[in-house]
Amino acid sequence: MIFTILTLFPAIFESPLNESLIKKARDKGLLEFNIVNIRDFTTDIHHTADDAPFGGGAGMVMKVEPVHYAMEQVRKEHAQPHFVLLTPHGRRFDQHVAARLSHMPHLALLCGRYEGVDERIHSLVDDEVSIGDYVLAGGETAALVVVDAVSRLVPGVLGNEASPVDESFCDGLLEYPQYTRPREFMDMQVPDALLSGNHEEIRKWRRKESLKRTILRRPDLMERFQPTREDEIMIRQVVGEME
Ligand code: 6GU
Repeated sequence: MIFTILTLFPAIFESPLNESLIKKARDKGLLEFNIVNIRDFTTDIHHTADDAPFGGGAGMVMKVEPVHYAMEQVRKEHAQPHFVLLTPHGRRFDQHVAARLSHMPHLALLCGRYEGVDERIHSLVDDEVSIGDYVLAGGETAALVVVDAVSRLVPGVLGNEASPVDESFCDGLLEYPQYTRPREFMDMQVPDALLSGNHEEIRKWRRKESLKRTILRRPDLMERFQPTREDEIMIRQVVGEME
């Protein structure tokens, strides 16, 4: 999969895209990154990428022409970029959006900067995404969040192909608690069920803990959750234990 990142701050991406999982996936040829400096596409001698808003007011607005020329260059070099603008006005990014974007052969992430972008930039992109209800100084850190969540869904990027399914949000529940050695640490024990060696007992314990954690911490996720018969029994037990 190809990721293009269009930004006024290309240096932000140097270390995050050269470490750990993403580094390994790049070395294997599964992911390719193309960082485009929007400032290289400015046309005036001062390389102006932002300007004062028409109508007045505080702050600067990202200009449309350098973004347009940068996008044209990306279209020339690689087939079928899917352009996504990172902006607080975008659609909320979640695991479902990540899954959908992971099927794109070429994802081009446009990082908004300054107090906003010229409204005409919105009409140039295919999609607009926000990573949550808070304000970031720019779309760069949001683009890194999108790259992280999307790239680990690309086949082969995670060594173990089984792990993306068995975790938080895939079936709408939070993940169950995990433990590793030692069995006891400062009087805190690993639950007996996990030491039993009984696979059915372990599976049930994990499912119940997932339900418990989701009910306690993210009751909003329970509204969309489709329980099985076994889940319904476990939910009643969990709620009973809470009272
Ligand atoms: Cl994508 N950009 C900015 N500037 N702020 C945000 C955001 C994006 N997502 C949440 N807050």
